[in-house]
Amino acid sequence: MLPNNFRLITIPVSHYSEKARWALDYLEVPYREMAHMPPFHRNATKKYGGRSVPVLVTDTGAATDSTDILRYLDRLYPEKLYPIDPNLQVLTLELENLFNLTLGVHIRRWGYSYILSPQLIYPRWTLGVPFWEKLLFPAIFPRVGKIVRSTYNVTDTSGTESYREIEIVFDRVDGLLADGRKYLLGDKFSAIDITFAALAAPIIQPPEHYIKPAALTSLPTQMQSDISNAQATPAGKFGLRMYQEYRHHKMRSRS
Ligand SMILES: N[C@@H](CCC(=O)N[C@@H](CS)C(=O)NCC(=O)O)C(=O)O
Repeated sequence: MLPNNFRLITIPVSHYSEKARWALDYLEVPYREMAHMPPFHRNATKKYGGRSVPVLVTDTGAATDSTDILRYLDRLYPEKLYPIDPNLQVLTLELENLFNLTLGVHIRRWGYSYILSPQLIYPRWTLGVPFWEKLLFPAIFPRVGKIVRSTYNVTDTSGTESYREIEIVFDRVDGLLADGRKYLLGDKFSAIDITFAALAAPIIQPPEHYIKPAALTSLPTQMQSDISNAQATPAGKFGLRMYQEYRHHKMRSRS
């Protein structure tokens, strides 16, 4: 019997959380999202042995990393997320690591380089969180903002530096798509497409995202031009198409 009572602990804006959300929605697994604003996510995750979000909690245990969550779901719903063809294993692992360890990390640093002001970050940290966390935002933001800045090495030049790293990953994806393939692993939608599109979402701003894109003009100018450039690349267009064709929000409830 499949475990039930799935709960997903998230920070609303977290793109690693979006990756897990998307996999659950795609598989039509009912779950409850338990969104928290930093640093309150720590209280929620620590009792399951995690620090970061997302954490997936089930009746039988918890997965404390977004890729572990996708791999766990793949065991419950075989052949829906990851390919079984042994010839695809090397590319699968290469892309999964590239997206998780380089794209995700640099997109977050790029994003925080521009949106770490109370006005811009408030909606992105508080959508769906308990009301008392929202109330505490003005009091805790100065301290948490400082911690985020130092944890993710946000500096005056980090936006430009990280954008360059994002471009390198996008170039790799452009190269793969150049042979006309429909999906990153070939002819079938997979966890690798979810991983790329979800982690790229902050810079391609898909309209189907859980957090609706802000008007471009409300964002800092450099961010606007980085977004427009990223959206115009084959990789950017591919990510937007994955959202349009495969991102359906079906089974989530919020607590
Ligand atoms: N490898 C982890 C990375 C997750 C991650 O970095 N999550 C960030 C949000 S995007 C987080 O929880 N940051 C707050 C913290 O580490 O306390 C995964 O894939 O789940």
